[in-house]
Amino acid sequence: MVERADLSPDRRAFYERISPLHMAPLWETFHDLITKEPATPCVPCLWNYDQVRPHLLEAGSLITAKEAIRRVLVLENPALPGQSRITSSLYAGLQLVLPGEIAPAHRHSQSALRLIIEGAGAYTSVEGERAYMEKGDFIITGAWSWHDHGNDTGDPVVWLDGLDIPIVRLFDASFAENYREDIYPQSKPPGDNAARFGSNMLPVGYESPGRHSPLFRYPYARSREALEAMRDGQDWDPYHGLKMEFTNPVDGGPAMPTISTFIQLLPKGFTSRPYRATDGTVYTVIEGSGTTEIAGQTLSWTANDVFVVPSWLPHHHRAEDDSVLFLFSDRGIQQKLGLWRERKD
Ligand code: 1HN
Repeated sequence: MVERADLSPDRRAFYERISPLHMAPLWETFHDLITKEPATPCVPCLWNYDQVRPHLLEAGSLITAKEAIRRVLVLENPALPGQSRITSSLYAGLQLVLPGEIAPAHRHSQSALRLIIEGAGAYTSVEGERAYMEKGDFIITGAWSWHDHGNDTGDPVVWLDGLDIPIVRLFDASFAENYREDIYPQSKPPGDNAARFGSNMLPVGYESPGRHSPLFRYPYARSREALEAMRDGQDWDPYHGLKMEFTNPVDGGPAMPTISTFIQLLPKGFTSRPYRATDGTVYTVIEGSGTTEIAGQTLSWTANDVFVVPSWLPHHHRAEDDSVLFLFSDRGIQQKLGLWRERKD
């Protein structure tokens, strides 16, 4: 119901008469629905890892990974509390797996990524193959892939989860299933997936069972080495420094149909030019430190911090040290739908 002081009594009475029929006047909401430019409800925000970490470890003493199913502290956009969204279309959280713990096997319609923040040697098992993970590694569990996590090391492991939960919810298309045991049976030796799909080759006659990349681990050592080699070319994009997209080797598209992922190197002292795009973007700082100014608000970041740049807000970065950022957004799905735009100011 439209609540407005300046509404004429006859219009107000009319709106009240049609409301029980589940109808409403478009002319009262038109300008909020069809905005001239994106008008995101989201706000910029930064989660400082040193501040967050003690709370995550405290969660470790309150509940086990098994009882929690996934022991995660959700990163909520401050403007959308209680909605499990970091942008309008994406979810993010920080997950803790303690030594000896298992997060039980399940699968769901939602696509997920992990970006390892702390700890080395824990694993995610994807469709029966373990991916052992180190800091900066980027792992995907595509839609409807069985996955469980385990930590046989002596130290806690923490990673950032990114999922397309709000997108799947928009379509009311969520399915999920628990495996009958905690651990999905191991059917392939570790490394099989990397050999098959991560060596610039594909098995002859390969047909992808899903829409996501068949490669499920993008090791940081390799992407970092590539960035370092390209750095020698000194070919810096004024808006992006050096920015690369992680791709699906089958079709060259994004690693997952709903979530695009990138890695960005900003050399010490680099200031990027003001830029905006319609994909609200979640950044994780893998290395380095710097600042990002977003529509007049400055966020200061250092290694392991997570921050969000909402859709269409002009922003630029300044790197205080050589910095490597991991980014995810809904760019690929927006491009498929013909919605994505960028502006270089
Ligand atoms: C999930 O399956 C994971 O597998 C993490 O680690 C976070 C949030 C909502 C729904 C499923 C995981 C999740 C999730």
